[in-house]
Amino acid sequence: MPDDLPVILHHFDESPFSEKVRLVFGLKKIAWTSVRISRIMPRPDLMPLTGGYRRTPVMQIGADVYCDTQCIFRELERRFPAPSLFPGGSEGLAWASAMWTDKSFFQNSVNLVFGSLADKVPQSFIEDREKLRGAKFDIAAMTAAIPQMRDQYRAHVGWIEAQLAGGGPWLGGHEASLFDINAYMNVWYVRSNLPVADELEAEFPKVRAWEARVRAIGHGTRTEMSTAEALEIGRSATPQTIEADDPHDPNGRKVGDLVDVRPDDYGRVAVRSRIVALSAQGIAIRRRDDLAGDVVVHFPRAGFQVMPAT
Ligand SMILES: N[C@@H](CCC(=O)N[C@@H](CS)C(=O)NCC(=O)O)C(=O)O
Repeated sequence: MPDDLPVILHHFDESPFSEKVRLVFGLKKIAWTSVRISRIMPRPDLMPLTGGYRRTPVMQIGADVYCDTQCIFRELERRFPAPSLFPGGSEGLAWASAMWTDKSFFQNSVNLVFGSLADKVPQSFIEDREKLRGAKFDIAAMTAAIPQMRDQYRAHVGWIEAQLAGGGPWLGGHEASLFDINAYMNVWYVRSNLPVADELEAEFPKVRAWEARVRAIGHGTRTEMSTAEALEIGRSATPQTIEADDPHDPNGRKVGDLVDVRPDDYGRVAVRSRIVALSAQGIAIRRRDDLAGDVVVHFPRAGFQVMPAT
């Protein structure tokens, strides 16, 4: 990586998925550049870089743009291998843990938070998240479900307590890993928003001590930049991604194919372009944009659909 290209995170401070990345910066002691984006659309300086992918966070290094925390972590581990996110042979389970922490555990935490905030949630936010989900963001239903959500949250946090009972002090044993950061996101989110967090965790002393340990990892060294400056960095840089075919691609996809890439759950905006690199865990597509210039946008494979574009 050319030394003068900053590691830029497009995020907002309240975003739990962004908190995961900020902690990985802390774990790896990375100096990074924070670009604060709006909590709701539009994001006119970011969309030219992503091609329409609208979830938060997004990482940018020059003209390479990384969408989704899974993709961001893979790239950070590649560029900054020490200390590893996967000490002691924990890699497979650490990746897989996100399918619990980012999906059922997260949806449960979201419903608990917004059901509890109820009429404090601005209408503009509700409308934005309805577009994101393609479904009603039904605060009244979330409020009605609070007792159920407490039960669910308790069960999830109970699994963290059970895992820590195996010895700890981290979920994978002696060293912090991505497993800790994935699970912590939800505990951080509930604590940041709900005064009842203490009460909900009272019966889980190991979780409380672990939570303090994860928080102490910190966020690395952060400096601020505007959205416009980040777009300018993208426009003046050249993508660094090297073309790479995947000889084992089960669908015979190859570099140069025109595809639509979109998340398979929410925020299902398709980004259309030609493949530049492909593997079992990642897909990169090259785009040309009037405002951003030539960029390569990277996505993970798990949780994303790749469809031939016609
Ligand atoms: N799987 C995605 C999920 C990201 C996600 O859901 N982020 C939330 C914010 S924490 C979001 O995108 N909200 C809508 C938005 O910011 O536009 C990831 O790991 O990055």
